[in-house]
Amino acid sequence: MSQTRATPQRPTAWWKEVVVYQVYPRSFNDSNGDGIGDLNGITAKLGYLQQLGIDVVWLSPHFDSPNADNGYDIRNYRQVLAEFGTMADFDRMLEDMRARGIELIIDLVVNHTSDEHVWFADSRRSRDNPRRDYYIWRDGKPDGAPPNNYPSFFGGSAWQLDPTTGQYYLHYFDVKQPDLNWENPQVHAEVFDLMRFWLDKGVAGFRMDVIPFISKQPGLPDLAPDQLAHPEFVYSNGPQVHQYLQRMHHEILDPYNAMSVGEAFGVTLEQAPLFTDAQRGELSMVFQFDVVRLDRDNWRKTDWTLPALKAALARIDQAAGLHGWATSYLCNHDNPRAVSHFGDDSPAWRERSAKALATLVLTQRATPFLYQGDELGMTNYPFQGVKDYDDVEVRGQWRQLVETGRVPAAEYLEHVRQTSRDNARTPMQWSADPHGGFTTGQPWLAVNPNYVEINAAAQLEDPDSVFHHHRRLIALRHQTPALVHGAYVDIDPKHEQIFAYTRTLADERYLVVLNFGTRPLEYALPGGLSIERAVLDNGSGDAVTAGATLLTLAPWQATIYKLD
Ligand code: ISL
Ligand code: CA
Repeated sequence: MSQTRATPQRPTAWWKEVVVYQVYPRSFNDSNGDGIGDLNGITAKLGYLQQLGIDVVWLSPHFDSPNADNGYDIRNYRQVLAEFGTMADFDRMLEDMRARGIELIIDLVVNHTSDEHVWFADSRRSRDNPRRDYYIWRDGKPDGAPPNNYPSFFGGSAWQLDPTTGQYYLHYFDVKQPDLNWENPQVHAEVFDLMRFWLDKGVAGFRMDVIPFISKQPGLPDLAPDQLAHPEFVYSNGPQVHQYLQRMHHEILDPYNAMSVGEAFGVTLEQAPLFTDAQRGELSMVFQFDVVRLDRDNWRKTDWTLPALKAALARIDQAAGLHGWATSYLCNHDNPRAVSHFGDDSPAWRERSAKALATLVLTQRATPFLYQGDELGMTNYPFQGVKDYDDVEVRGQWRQLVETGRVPAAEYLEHVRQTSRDNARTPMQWSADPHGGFTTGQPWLAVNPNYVEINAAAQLEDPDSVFHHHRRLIALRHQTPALVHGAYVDIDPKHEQIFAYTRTLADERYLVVLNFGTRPLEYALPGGLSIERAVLDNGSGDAVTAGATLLTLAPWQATIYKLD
C-alpha cells in the first residue's frame, strides 16, 4: 500500500492507519558474511516487507554501541554501528523504504546512554565537570552502602561506585547503561537536537525506550519491601514525566507530525491515558505490558487463562478511550515468540495457531506491531544450558539468583527457557540454506534448527502459509476502516476457549471469532448476532450460511465475519 509520508501539514493521525513491523537489525539479515545482521541486509529484504504489506518499520537501535545490551546502550547517537554499516547505508535503506511507501521509525533510547558515551566520560571525570549533572550521582550511605535500595533490572544494585570521584551513579539497567538526568535542561536540549538530526533525514518518528522512567522520584527514597519485586511501577511514576513529554511534543513531535510510541513499562492502565490522550499533547500511543507479562512474575513463568488475556485487551482498549490510541502486539525483542507463548507451537497446530494470533493482533482498535519472524510463525529456541544465551539480562539473573544459591540452576533454566528475550533474537529464517539463509558466515546467535521447515522461501511459495495469511489480514485491515477505528466489544469475556469480539463503525459490523485450543466446539452466537458471510479465515472454518447464528469451530479456527 503506498503510504505517502506524513508531513507537518497533514492533520490526520496517520499512525492510526498503519501496520508496523519491528526489525531487530542484529538478527534480520547479514549481507556481508560476518554473522551479524546489517542495514544493507535490511535493504535487500524490503521487497519482502513490501509484499507483506506493512507500512512502517520500527528499527531497533542501529547506533554506535559497545553492545552491552545489544545496542540499547548508545555510545554515539549520530553514528551507525560499524557492524551494521555506514550512514550512507542508512540513507540508502531509508530512501528505498520511502520509495516503496514504507515509513521508518527508530528507537529513541534516552533514559540512559552507554557508559562509553562522551557525555558520561566527561561526567565521571570530576565532580565539577560541566557535564557532571548529565547523569545521576549520589554519595553512598555513611557505611559506604549505595545511596538507596534500588535494584537493577539486570541483577544487583542500580548503583555503581565510581572510584575517580567516590560517588555512585544510577543505572536502572546494566552497569554500562548510566541513567541520564532529565532534571537538567541541557539533557533536554541534547535529546531534542539528536531527534531533529534523524527527523531531518526523513525518519517518521520514534519508539521510545522505557520513556516513563526519565523522571526520578524526588530524594530517591528507598523502595518499600512490596515494591522491590516490581520497581518499574515506582520508576515509571516520577513527578515530571508528563512535563518532559509535553515539552518534547511541543518542541519536536508536533512540529514534525512525528509518530511516537512509548514503551510504557510499569505504567498501569489507569495511568496510560495520561500519555496517549491527544488533548494532552504527549505521545501517539504506548506499549502496555499487561498482555505480554500476563504470565510473568519477574523471571518466573506463570500460567495464563484466556479470560485474563481478554480482560487485559479490553482494559487496553478502554484505556485508549476516545482521545487516546493503543498498540496491539504479542511479541518483540524482549519477549518469547508469540506462537510459543500464546499459541500452540506443536507441529500439528503451529501454523494454524500462528494465523489465529495474527488475526487477533491485526483486528484490534490499535496500531498493530508485528515482530520479525511472527509472519512466519517462528518459534522459541530449544535452549539447554546458560551458555546458550547471549542476553545480558540472563547473565545478570544467573549471577544474582543461581550463583548465589538462591535458585537451583535447573529451576531457573526451566523458567528462562520459556521467557528469555533471546527466544525472539535468534536470526530470521529466510530459507532452508545453512543458518536459515541468514548468513554465509557463523551467526552471532544460533539459528533455530527448525529453519529447515520454517522459512520465508518455503512460505512465499505456499499460498496457505502463515506469511500469506498475514499478508491477507494486513490487506483486509487496510481496506476495512471498521477494523481500524471501529468500537471494540468482547461479546463473551468469560468463555474459557472462545475469543469473540465485534468491531463496529457506523453500519459496518464485523465479528472476529478465535478458537483458542485444539478442541472443536459448537458456538451459539450470543446477543442475537447473525452472520452475513465469512470474510477471511485461517483455512479451518466451515462455510457458514447467511443468517447463521450457530458456528461449528475447528481447532484453532480464526474467522472474521461480516455481520448483518
Ligand atoms: O527485562 C525486562 C524487565 O525485566 C524487559 O521487560 C525490558 O528490559 C524492559 O521492558 C525495558 O526494555 C527496554 O529497555 C531495556 C532494553 O534491555 C530492552 O531491550 C528495551 O526494550 C534497557 O534499554
Ligand atoms: Ca553483517
